[in-house]
Amino acid sequence: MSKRKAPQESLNEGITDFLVELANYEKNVNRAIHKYNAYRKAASTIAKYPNKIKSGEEAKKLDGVGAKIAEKIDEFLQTGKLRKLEKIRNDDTSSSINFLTRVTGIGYVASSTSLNVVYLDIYSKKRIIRNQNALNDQFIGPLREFEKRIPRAEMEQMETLILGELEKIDTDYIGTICGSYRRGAASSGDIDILLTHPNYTSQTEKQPKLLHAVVDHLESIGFVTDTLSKGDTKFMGVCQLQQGDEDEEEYLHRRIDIRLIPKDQYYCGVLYFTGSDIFNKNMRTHALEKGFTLNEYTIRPLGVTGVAGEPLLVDSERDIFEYIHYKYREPKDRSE
Ligand code: DCT
Ligand code: MG
Repeated sequence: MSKRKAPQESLNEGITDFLVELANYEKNVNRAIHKYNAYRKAASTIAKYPNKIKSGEEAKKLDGVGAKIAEKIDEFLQTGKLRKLEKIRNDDTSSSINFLTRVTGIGYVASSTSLNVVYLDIYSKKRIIRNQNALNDQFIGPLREFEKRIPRAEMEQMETLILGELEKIDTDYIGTICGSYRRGAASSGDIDILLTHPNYTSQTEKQPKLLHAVVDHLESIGFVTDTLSKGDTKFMGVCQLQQGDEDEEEYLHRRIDIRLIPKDQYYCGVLYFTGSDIFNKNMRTHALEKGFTLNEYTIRPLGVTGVAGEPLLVDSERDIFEYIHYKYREPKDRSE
């Protein structure tokens, strides 16, 4: 991101370096763009200054160098370091964020400063990690694991485990592992679980407990290992199967999403999250041609004016195909 400095500009390199580091910290960790700009501006004027700076007082005469930066320059000149920077470097969260920002090239991260959110942000953007040799395993280890696809046999094991645990919590839960797994793929990128319960419909109150009970339980048995985000209806996190016995290799960490969906919207959800994305697009187009609007929640007839009516009753995926006179396709035949 930062340009390489011209070699002749090294007179005050110690100072400009720490200013740039502070600037990046303000931008990437605090998202304080004004502070970022202030540090950058000071760094840029100082880089052009033809003499070696001997004091904060001297620096303060330059454009963009205020009292606070002058103080830092004094501290740096006197002690050779900056306490503020040492603290930042020692702070796990900010150093992780700065580090990840650097290696992934992502400008800045989500508003929360939790490292988990950094993973999330990176994965939701499906950004590719560049600069592999600069990676630090401590931070990038889990990120690399997420890039590996999940073999079908492991998906099957996780399905058995998850559905078995659901049954233990409340036999009325209905759960479906969607995504490429449901389409029969040999490997999957992540685990997409849809969850519903007969007590929960679009007409009832929200019932976050129905989702949280499942997440908490999966956590208590050690399957869910991390939370990236947890809302009323959607959990995004990380899971890992326990290794069978000592001789076996450990399972990798996997990305898992669990969505709680009102019962009356469940099959539109299952259809949508089974995909593929191309199949969904084609099916939606077909629905429109037949005068219906279809999304992950509902199917609704379009009136003559193009206004969508009330959602139609749906009790299976087949119902949706039938409304729009689309020949039913098994999940394995839904690649496009
Ligand atoms: N989906 C969609 N349109 C998108 C993204 C997703 O319709 N732009 C739907 C279809 C698939 C489902 O959501 C889950 O998304 P992914 O997990 O990204 O896809 P996948 O088919 O499960 O593939 P992968 O094996 O890589 O997880
Ligand atoms: Mg998937």
